Amino acid sequence: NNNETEQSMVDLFTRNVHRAIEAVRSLEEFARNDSKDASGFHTLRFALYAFEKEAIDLLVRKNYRKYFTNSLYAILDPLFAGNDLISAAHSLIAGGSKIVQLRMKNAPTKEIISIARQIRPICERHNVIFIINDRPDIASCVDADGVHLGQEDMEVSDARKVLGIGKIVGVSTHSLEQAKSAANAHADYIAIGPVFDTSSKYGTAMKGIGIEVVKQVLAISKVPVVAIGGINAMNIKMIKEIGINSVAIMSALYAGDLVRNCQQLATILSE
Ligand code: TZP
Ligand code: MG
Repeated sequence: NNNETEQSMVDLFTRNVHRAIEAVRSLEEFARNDSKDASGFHTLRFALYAFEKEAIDLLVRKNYRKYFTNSLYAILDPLFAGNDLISAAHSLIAGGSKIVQLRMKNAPTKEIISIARQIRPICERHNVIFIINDRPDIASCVDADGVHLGQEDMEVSDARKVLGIGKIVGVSTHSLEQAKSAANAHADYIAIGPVFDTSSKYGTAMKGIGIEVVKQVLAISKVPVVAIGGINAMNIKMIKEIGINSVAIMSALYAGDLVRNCQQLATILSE
């Protein structure tokens, strides 16, 4: 099992980095007790923490931030994509989506797992990030790249317990306050929206929170920020211009030709 091998590699790596950190901590304390300058050890210790984080991003998280750079984050939901989710996944990827999120709110768990297992290798083959909506357990089962959590879903820390090290945990937020909480909880990316009015969220109309809030979230976030909600070919330039990292889109992808819509939106984002 790939996932298990990867986890034990990560465990071995982190255990050894932590040993190095402890060793440096001892030297730091030793120097201090001896009234020597310990600042070099202190700096080294924090460099090791940063190294650990970076190495995990590089080794097991595919250096995920690069996928969240001027990229199209496509939401794959049977409500819009219809029944052939596999062929829709192929189209999203052919159209240049860098991230695909599977969102099957009302489907039985068995069915979600079955579809997710089929999409997993397609994303892998095309170097696309695969995210599961709502369900860390399913993301873990199918070895997806990560999970997307809403405000009513599992906490980031709990999702990490389910998923282990090396998976992406993103959070949906609807205000600056929620975005700050997601940042404090160490989410790997923060989705903010609905930016514009949309009826795609619960099937009921939702008012957009506006572009100013998105700018504020961008200003406070150290992790990628994904704009979501009511974004289409008409307004996507506005979003790109404020320097957003990635744009998540659902309904605007599925009206007409799926591949062409993705191409059009992905091209604007990458320009
Ligand atoms: N969260 C905030 S808006 C939204 C979600 C899941 C729906 C996005 O869909 P659309 O059709 O691109 O507005
Ligand atoms: Mg959710």
